[in-house]
Amino acid sequence: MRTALALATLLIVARSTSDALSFPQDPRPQTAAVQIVEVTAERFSFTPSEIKTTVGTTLQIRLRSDDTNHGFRIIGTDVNIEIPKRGRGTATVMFTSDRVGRYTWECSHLCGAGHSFMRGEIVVRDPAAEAR
Ligand SMILES: [Cu+2]
Repeated sequence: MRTALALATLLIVARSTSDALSFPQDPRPQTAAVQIVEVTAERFSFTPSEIKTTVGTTLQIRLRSDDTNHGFRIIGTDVNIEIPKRGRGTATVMFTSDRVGRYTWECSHLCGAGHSFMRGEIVVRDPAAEAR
């Protein structure tokens, strides 16, 4: 549990300010789990381009490129990281949401003609609410 709480603290840094403020009131902080997803970027797509997760789950997104530099920005949050070019390692982003929704991400590093098509989506569900 101590580890989970430390992780939750780290997460607040990666979240937008308004979300971070509401985080301590989440009634389910004890259920925090980590979901690791590996995403590959290459001109001009992300694979996978959709990540399904649940409310309160910590997403650890490991990003690598199969060609040039790319970027990973989750719109509406302060997550924006550079993905190093092929062979130069992985960039890791932590993300969690305390509410149901869809978060679009996009490449934030101009990488060529199809740059603006490089998008993906995080889909956050709440199985507990759906079961009610
Ligand atoms: Cu790009």
